[in-house]
Amino acid sequence: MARVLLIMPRLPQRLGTPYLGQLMVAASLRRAGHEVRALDLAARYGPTDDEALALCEAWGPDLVGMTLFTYSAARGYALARRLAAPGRTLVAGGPHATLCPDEPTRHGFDASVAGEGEHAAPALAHALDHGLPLEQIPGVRTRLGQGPASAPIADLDGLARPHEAYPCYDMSWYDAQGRSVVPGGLMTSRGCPARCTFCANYVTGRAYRYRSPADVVDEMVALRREHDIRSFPFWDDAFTALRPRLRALCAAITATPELRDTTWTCITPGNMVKPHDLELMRASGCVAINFGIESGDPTTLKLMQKGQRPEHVVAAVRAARSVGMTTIVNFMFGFPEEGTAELGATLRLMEDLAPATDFFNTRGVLVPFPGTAIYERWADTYALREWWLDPARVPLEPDGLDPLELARAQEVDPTLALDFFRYTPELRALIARCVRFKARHNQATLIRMGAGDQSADAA
Ligand code: B12
Ligand code: SF4
Repeated sequence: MARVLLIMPRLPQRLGTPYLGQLMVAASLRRAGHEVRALDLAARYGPTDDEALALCEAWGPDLVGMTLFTYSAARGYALARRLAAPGRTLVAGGPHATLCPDEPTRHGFDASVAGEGEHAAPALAHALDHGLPLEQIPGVRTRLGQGPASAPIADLDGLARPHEAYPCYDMSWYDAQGRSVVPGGLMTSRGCPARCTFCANYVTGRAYRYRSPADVVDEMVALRREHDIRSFPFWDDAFTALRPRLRALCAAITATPELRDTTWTCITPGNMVKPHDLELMRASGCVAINFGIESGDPTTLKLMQKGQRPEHVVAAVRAARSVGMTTIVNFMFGFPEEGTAELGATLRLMEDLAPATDFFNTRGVLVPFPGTAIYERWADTYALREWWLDPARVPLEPDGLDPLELARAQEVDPTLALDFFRYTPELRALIARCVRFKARHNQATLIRMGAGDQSADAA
């Protein structure tokens, strides 16, 4: 069986929990019988690149897999060059490897995996173990060729559970005292039927697939029993996209005695929440909803193909608040076609929604992630090609801020200074005002809550 080291390279902000997508890969490798260790260089108190090198020398993994975000790609490439050694195969996976599958092998990796990793990663480890070619595996590319595209995984119930991989991670990377397992969240569905032009979720894609309520409840009960986890962030792209499944899942959670003292939160596009479902969600433990709204201007919403109008979502946010949920509302700024009139409409909507909103998402200046429709449309006009390889365009954030200090730092969005879309001075000033408005609102909420709540972080 292969020895596999999974690495999460450093990101601009520190992670407070192991990254769920990598836990899924680690769990599937363990289930297949491989020996797996992980190093989270992005974690709040995580190890360094030098420690990754030292572990590779000492332990001698056959396969080193890295989860690449666009924001961590350049650091991942630099690390891959340092880790390269005979008998060690370097594999890139994750959102960025999916969006730019040919890039990692040009920057020190032996192979890249596009798409979900639960089948590809064990297949790679098996192939290495048995001396088989890697480039025939679905989703895999090497310098020698590439396998067929991998299909979205249909049977999500059959997959290994993320918590099966907790032993691979050192919890003191996330918690200064190393006390306990930090809940990393779970996915009850994958994919989103919407097609927002800025969205980079090409791993989970557009095909909406979901787990059976019984399987989700079983995972929640296991987390409750084995790790005493009582609050569950559901990281699905569009949790409420399908009403019958939403209602069945809420009913299953409510009917499970062991989950009576647990709560959950979810993310969903604003127009996919129906006010009359909120009571049911609340009764089954939903304490917060993260709504994607993005703009207050109908033309901007249309151009970003969000498929919703501002009035669709306002009622849902207010209704969530009225049933006692924490509301987190997402807005973005700086779309290339957006002028001061359009942004002004967004600012007005934020002001209007503020009384019903606990937290706004932090910052929100548009980042043109590769592979997105926005990137493809504007890359040449604004010289955006491969911006992520320039370290100056991916600045690291200061570490160790408490929630209130963080909310203060978030009055400024470093992305605005990067000026991807060459904003006019008037537009830049208005974007800065919108960012500040959200940060100050969040600070006020934190102060009201006693500054101990972590919800703004999660937003
Ligand atoms: C949960 C989440 C977070 C959580 C993570 C918490 C946690 N501990 O897990 C938090 C809130 C911390 C977070 C933060 C950020 N996130 Co985020 N996040 C997500 C979200 C919603 C779900 C992730 C997930 O579990 N997906 C499910 C699994 C199935 O997919 P996956 O993660 O890609 O993993 C699969 C494959 O990639 C592959 N794989 C992964 N690793 C490896 C490794 C190997 C070796 C192999 C072979 C395969 C492989 O197999 C996995 C299982 O199938 C995704 C959206 C999405 N649908 O994925 C965005 C997403 C990953 N996030 C994104 C972004 C941009 C961010 C931020 C940069 C946002 C920001 N501006 O700050 C930050 C990063 C931190 C920072 N600021 O520095 C983008 C990434 C785009 C990109 N091109 O990099 C996504 C895709 C959202 C989007 N719609 O654009 N995020
Ligand atoms: S609704 Fe959210 S997950 Fe779906 S395409 Fe739009 S941004 Fe992406």
